[in-house]
Amino acid sequence: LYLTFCNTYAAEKDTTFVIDGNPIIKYKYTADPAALVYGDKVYLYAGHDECPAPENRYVINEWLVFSSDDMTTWTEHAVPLTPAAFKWAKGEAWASQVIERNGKFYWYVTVEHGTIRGKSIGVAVADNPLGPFVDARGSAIITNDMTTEYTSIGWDDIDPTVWIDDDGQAYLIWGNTQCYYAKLKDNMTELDGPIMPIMLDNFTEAPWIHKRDGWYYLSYAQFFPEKIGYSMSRSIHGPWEYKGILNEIAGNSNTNHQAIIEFKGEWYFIYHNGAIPTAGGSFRRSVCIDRLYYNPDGTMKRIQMTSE
Ligand code: FUB
Repeated sequence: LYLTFCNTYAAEKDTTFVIDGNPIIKYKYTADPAALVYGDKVYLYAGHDECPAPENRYVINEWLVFSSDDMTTWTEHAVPLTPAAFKWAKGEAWASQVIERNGKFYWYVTVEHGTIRGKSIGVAVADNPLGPFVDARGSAIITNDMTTEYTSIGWDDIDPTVWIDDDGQAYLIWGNTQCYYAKLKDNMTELDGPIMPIMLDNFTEAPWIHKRDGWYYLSYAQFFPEKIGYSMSRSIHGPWEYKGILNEIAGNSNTNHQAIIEFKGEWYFIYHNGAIPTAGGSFRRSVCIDRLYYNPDGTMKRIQMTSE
């Protein structure tokens, strides 16, 4: 019954709701959160999990966008991007991240490639964080055949995160099983050098970079079912020192997929679990938000996952 509710009631354009505990979005399934702070707003991007119960596979045909001024009252906007925008792709709206550069918004996404085996990364661009977004280059920026030197699996080129360092150099970081990074040109749509490996302890997927007080943090999913662990470095180039578990397994979801942001002076850990009754789980996931706190030495305190 609940699944029917979830599938038939969809927030259309500009639907506003107030968070009432975790999961924050209760009327549809949302996964793989990525957040962008821009101006005085936070934008939350997520995949729309649509697998009908009791099937267990990823069915994710669109990405969604929500915005908020205060992390409490949120507005869902019109669907800003689907894999159909990438003519070279076959579908599957897996994890993604949006970043702003020079007034343009670049959205790095995971999709299934149409002709090259496996997953690949595309980039879309818009003049506004709400879109509409269009394919920024007409081809994938990362394909499976570019990383066969490191692994032969077809799903290692997923989960892009993007970082612009203090000197203006942008980096794309991604991976499953092996974490990779590469420089981006100023246009944000082309690589500017070789793909390099990042050696991390028990890396599964879902890298996310953030920086605070001169420390770079690379958080990522470890093991399976996933926990979120993290490493710290004084440079985006490493060396990365493993610092332990940041978040435990997210209830009944095998994946956890975090984003970390500072917004209006507070730090937030955004992730997904499978807590919506009764069909929620690894393939019908839901975005959650909890507070993130630091120790005096810069390490992060373990997340207390809440449901209220
Ligand atoms: O949503 C599909 C995949 O599940 C993502 O790309 C991974 O990070 C995991 O959350």
